[in-house]
Amino acid sequence: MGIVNVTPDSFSDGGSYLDPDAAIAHGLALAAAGAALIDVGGESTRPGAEPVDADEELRRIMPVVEKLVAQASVPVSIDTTKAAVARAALDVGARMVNDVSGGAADPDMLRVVAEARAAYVAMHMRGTPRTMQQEAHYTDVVRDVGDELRARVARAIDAGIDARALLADPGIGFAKTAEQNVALLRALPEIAARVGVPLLVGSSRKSFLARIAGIDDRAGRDDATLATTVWCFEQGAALVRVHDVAGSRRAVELLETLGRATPEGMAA
Ligand code: PMM
Repeated sequence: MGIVNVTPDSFSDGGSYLDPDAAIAHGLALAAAGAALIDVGGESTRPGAEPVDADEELRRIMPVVEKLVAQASVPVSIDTTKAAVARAALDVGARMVNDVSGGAADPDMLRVVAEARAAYVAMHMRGTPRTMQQEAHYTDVVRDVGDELRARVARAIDAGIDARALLADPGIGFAKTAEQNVALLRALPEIAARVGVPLLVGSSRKSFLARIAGIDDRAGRDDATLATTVWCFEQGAALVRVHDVAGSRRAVELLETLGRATPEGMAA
């Protein structure tokens, strides 16, 4: 899943694609680089981010969603916690809603997704991006996140969303410390088993990578993201949400080649 943040303040690319033409060109480039989906978002969710209202979010994303639906070779996902924004994007042809609140932010969200027969990503977070880092208290982070995520998935299915159209996401960096992020990445198969639907994981360029890898520049975070991308697929994730689609695809293709290699050489 390739990321297009149409925001002034997202964590690593805020401001780069606020202009619709730049965002559309970026989305098309991500599709050409091999993304399976393009995820368009109009509200930053970095820790402490100020919320934006639905009108502003719509103003940012609608021209981009409309053009990408018409021109991109892959489906478009809308990254929003607001039912009105999701509905508008689905009405013009977006096929998936990526909701970092897992349905908790807007009581109408799950119904809107169900009515549109769209796909849905239920992510785990506690609180809101403004407050979440004060809520990183768990008895057992893997069990607690798995159980809270399973409850969100169950609500989505109860609301009429097709279980086959659901993905769950442990929410790396959302109400989690660096150590908790690592614990979750190390337990993806257990989380998938607890939740019962395929996992999407978003670790791209997140600050815990700088902490654990001892680096702090964009290139270093991209390198670290390649490691987590390969790790996530090895651990059974269905999808990763990344900024650098071309690099991620190369890393995953190499992983597949290694998987086919024999002592005599490369299998066809
Ligand atoms: N992370 C961000 C935004 N949306 N959606 C999902 N499903 N999972 C994530 O981990 C996630 C997300 C924040 O990252 P960005 O500001 O770099 O896009």
